[in-house]
Amino acid sequence: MTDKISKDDVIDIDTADEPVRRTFLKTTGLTALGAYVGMSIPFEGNLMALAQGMSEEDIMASKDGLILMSDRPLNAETPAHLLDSDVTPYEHFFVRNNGLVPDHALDMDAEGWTLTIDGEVDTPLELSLANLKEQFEVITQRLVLECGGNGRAYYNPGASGNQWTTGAVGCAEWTGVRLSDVLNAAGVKDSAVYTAHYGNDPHLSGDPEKDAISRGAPIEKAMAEGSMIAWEMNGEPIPAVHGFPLRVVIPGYPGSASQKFLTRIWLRDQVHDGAKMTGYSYRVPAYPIAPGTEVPEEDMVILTEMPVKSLITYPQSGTQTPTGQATEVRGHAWAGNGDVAAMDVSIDFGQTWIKATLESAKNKFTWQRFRADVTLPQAGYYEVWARATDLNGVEQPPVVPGWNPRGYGNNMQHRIAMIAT
Ligand SMILES: Nc1nc2c(c(=O)[nH]1)N[C@H]1C(S)=C(S)[C@@H](COP(=O)(O)O)O[C@H]1N2
Ligand SMILES: [Mo]
Repeated sequence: MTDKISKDDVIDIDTADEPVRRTFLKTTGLTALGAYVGMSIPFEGNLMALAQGMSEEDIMASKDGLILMSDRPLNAETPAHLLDSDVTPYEHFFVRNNGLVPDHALDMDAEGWTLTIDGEVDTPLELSLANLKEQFEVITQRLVLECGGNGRAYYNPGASGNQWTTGAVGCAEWTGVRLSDVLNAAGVKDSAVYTAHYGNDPHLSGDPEKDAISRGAPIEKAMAEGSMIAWEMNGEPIPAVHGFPLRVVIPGYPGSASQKFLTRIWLRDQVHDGAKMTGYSYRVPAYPIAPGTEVPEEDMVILTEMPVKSLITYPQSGTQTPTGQATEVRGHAWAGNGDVAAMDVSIDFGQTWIKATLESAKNKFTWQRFRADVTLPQAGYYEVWARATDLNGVEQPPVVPGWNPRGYGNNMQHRIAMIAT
């Protein structure tokens, strides 16, 4: 499907709100096309994502089974049972936007795209996509991307923001180059302490002076194994909503460090203070506080490594299973600081634990498959709990950990219901 109706073909609708108007026009365009040519437009999974010229609304139609959190900006999470595969396919990959999906991405148009590397470097670089592909070793890694606010819905008192339950996480296969290789090519000065990432997604207000989000990472993390600049997700050009044509992936850190629609990496001689780096955004109190406590801004520290976590992806919660027969329970485990050391499940509210098998990691910062057979001894209602342990011996807690004003970093054990019949 290459034919499309341009904005110019559609009647201009005058509203005060430019962002809304823009989306309305684009939607009208696609819908009208189907009507004009009297054919149906394929709305199946990847097809739409890779088709050219989608609207922001079409993105949800190209996803499968996701739960919408908000449509402006577009945010949607994935039910646990749809995250069962080792590599999360496009249609099941969660969506998190702080601003609008830029037009060039919706059109999959990378013409003239450049990435600027500047700031505390010996030689600032301006790299085209072709430069990136030719000048550096190309690598492919499976990396977990998890929103810092995943699990926010379980904080009490509640924290404002998207009420993510367990599904703001996915593990895709990213192809691109090591961030360290690119930064080394520019020559990292001793004065560089932090990266600052910029993309070109418009701010919700439509104000071109404002960034939707601009976060970064300590230079040591940017230079470390795993951190990359990617142009492919699961072997295809990165789809519109996931950052076409280029994104950073800083695995193990909150997803917000992984800038989409990447245009610039600025090396700074101080901690980056871009949009959503300061105040209460992606920050937690420097000391333990009672739930609901107000914390002065200066006592908030940047959320860095995400805690050890796991998710039961099979069976689906609420599944019935025959009493006295072994049933496989499986899912994934991951940790912001690297590999997971152990995985256990419980069918008696954490009183006893059953050791699960844990597959070794294909590469650092991927998620690892766990499996355990559980046998429900008598008819009735059970909960299956899952608990991952990281390399430092740190386990997922059975309850929501440390309350914080914006509800970040909830790595409480995941639970599903199982009914023995
Ligand atoms: N340019 C840009 N990059 C961004 C964001 C954004 O709004 N704009 N959101 C961030 C956040 S908060 C998360 S959790 C991840 C989500 O990535 P995804 O939408 O591909 O799942 O992208 C990050 N990168
Ligand atoms: Mo996020």
